[in-house]
Amino acid sequence: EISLTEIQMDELQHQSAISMLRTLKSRILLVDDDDALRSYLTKRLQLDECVVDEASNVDTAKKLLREHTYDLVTLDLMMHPQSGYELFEYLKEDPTLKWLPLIVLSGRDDVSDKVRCFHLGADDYVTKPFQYEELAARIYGLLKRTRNFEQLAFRDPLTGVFNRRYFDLQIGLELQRIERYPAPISLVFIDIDSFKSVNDTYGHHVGDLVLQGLAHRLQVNLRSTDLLARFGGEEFVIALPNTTVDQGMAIMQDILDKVRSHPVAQYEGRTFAITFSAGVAEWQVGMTIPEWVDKADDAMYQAKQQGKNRVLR
Ligand code: GH3
Ligand code: MG
Ligand code: MG
Ligand code: MG
Repeated sequence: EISLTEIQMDELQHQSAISMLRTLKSRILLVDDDDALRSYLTKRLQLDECVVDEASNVDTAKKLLREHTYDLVTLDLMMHPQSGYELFEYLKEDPTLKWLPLIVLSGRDDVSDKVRCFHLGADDYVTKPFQYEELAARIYGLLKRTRNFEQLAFRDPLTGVFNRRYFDLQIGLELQRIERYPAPISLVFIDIDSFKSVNDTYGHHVGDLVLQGLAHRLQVNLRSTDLLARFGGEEFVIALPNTTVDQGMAIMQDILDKVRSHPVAQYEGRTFAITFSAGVAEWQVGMTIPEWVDKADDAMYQAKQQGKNRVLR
């Protein structure tokens, strides 16, 4: 049994100074019906610079999972009225939640529970009572592995921006959010102008440098909530939350002005400037994601038709 009152705050400070967990700045959901355990864990995790939410039952956990994005969940099995297994099913049936790192934190120390949990997709199983340091180290290891996996699965290796797989996943979540909390959202489709001639004239390596340079230039000119992804060869897409088509046009016009007035790459003493064509489309109620992407793509195509180096809607 963990006695909270016995733990002094400065002792906690000292102990957690050695924790690697604090380097990850994660958001964690604790699902457990033991109030004392939850508040103990919350205190310790906060000292490790985690953002922590607590749920004492399955329904509260479901509500929090709909409202926030977590890096990891710890789940107690023995809870009332619904057991932890009910949340397990809920998580694993939801395509947006089934990959969420999950550690079972249970008082049950029998093999059948452990086996069942791992078969259901738990990433780890820790029995109570436990040492905080061990749990923190396990959380750290799991988050690191998850981040490495996400880096491989969701990033474009050439430019470092998100890939299409991540974009598709994330845009679905974004639209789910908008159904609950309506807000405008716009999509931008970008295609580099005459990019083939860069490759043909200066070589594929210079083409690669230009792609990297443009991706970087786009990224630094966007807000942290905007989602930039490489869609295909020399095509990028951007989702702009809380942005109408008029605002999206203004943002992209500004970015195009910046891109074309400064070289995006340099190689062997030469500098390389480019232009792009872009189409902007605001999402409308009832529109599917492919329809939305096509609308932005069509506007981009019109920009090409009208002479490239411009943004249309
Ligand atoms: P437009 O202005 O009409 O878009 O003409 P474009 O030359 O940009 O378009 P096109 O579709 O004819 O050529 C796209 C080129 O992009 C062809 C392909 O070799 C190049 N490309 C695609 N992916 C990469 C990549 O990863 N690296 C490099 N260097 N080139 C790439
Ligand atoms: Mg319990
Ligand atoms: Mg193209
Ligand atoms: Mg092109």
